Amino acid sequence: MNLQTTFYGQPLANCLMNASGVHCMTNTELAELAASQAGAVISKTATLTARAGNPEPRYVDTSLGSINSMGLPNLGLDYYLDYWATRTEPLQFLSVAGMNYTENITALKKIEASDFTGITEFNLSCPNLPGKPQIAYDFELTKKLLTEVFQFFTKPLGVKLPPYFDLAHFDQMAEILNQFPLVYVNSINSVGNGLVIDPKTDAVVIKPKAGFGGIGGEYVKPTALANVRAFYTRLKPEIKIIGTGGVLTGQDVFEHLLCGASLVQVGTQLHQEGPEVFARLTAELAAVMEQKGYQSLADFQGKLKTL
Ligand code: RRO
Repeated sequence: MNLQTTFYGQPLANCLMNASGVHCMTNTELAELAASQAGAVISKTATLTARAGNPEPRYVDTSLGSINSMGLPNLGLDYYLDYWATRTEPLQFLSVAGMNYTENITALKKIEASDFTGITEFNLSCPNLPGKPQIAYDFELTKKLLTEVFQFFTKPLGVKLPPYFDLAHFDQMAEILNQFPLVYVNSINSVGNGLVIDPKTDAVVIKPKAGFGGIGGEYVKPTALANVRAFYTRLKPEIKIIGTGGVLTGQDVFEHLLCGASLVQVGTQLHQEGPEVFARLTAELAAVMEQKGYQSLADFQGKLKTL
């Protein structure tokens, strides 16, 4: 069974990665992912300066997934640029976000001026910053920001999107994204501002934002698959799709690929299981492919059937 793939011209052992935010804040965590069976690794979304994030508890695993309002805790852009400079992976993914419009531009200018040669994932979808709407829910702002970014940014760039729920929104966002030389879009970030209640205490389970937070895991798989499929069928073929959301099993990985994902990221399940999840998922994906008679990812990638 051949799970190998290529992305941005680089061969990868398999299509699996961590989702930014999970197990990727420190050098130690990043090195643990690098030593796992993951095909590639992405670092925690970095801001220009380090942030402590929101008060705890701010991440809770539930029976069907997770809720988080981390609030962008990270060690600062320099830390992650320094980390990647010490590494030899052929394909490195650096996630970045600004706390405001100007900081987005400043952070990307800093990456442009650095020695970083990997792919930058521009996070347009953090749901957990009080008072700051998710950029990618504002179509005009997204277009303005990407227009300004591509005036100076020459390195490979992908964007991390929030989930959309309306076909008209898929159309509008795809029309905007198709105007830019993006390497990929990553769908989806967590489903913003859900609420989980502890039945024993009648209280919310996380402290920030009165309990509102981003939902991940099993809850979100149909939404994630819909977003992957919707963008796969609307974006120009040069823009690849990274599928994220609701991946617990090899069958889930298979479904993301079937919808058109080129790579598949794992967040909530990585948090629950640790980096060993990648060995399990690759073995399970191989078993699904074997059972269906597929020899390589290209045999079925994007080939979802309709009725
Ligand atoms: O740190 C967070 O609160 C966070 C981020 Br930046 C994100 O993009 N998605 C998420 O669920 N949490």
